[in-house]
Amino acid sequence: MAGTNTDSKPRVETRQKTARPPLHKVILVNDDFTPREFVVRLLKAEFRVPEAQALGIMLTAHTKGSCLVAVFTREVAEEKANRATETARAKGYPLLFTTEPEE
Ligand code: TYC
Repeated sequence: MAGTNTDSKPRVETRQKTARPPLHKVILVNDDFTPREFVVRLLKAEFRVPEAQALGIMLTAHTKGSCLVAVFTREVAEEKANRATETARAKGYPLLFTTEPEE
């Protein structure tokens, strides 16, 4: 019948929310010894950030003491931070990348 609501769709949202894995931050820590150019090159190679962004991250860490690089799932964040730190160590630099859970 026209004007009669025969629609039986539920009025309550029943869609399930998909749980997302908690993200972890990779943080670049400043030091007095690692050359600026090396930090920029490593950021580009390991984190695939463009030159201008790598330069910005390096300068923020240099002036403020540390800088957020990117966020990933815990495993990926730890793997990338360790890999980047080890690459610097292999060159004799004390450069450090750390990780921490995102609030
Ligand atoms: N402070 C270093 C220098 O003056 C450069 C540098 C920047 C090192 C950022 C580490 O996370 C860093 N050569």
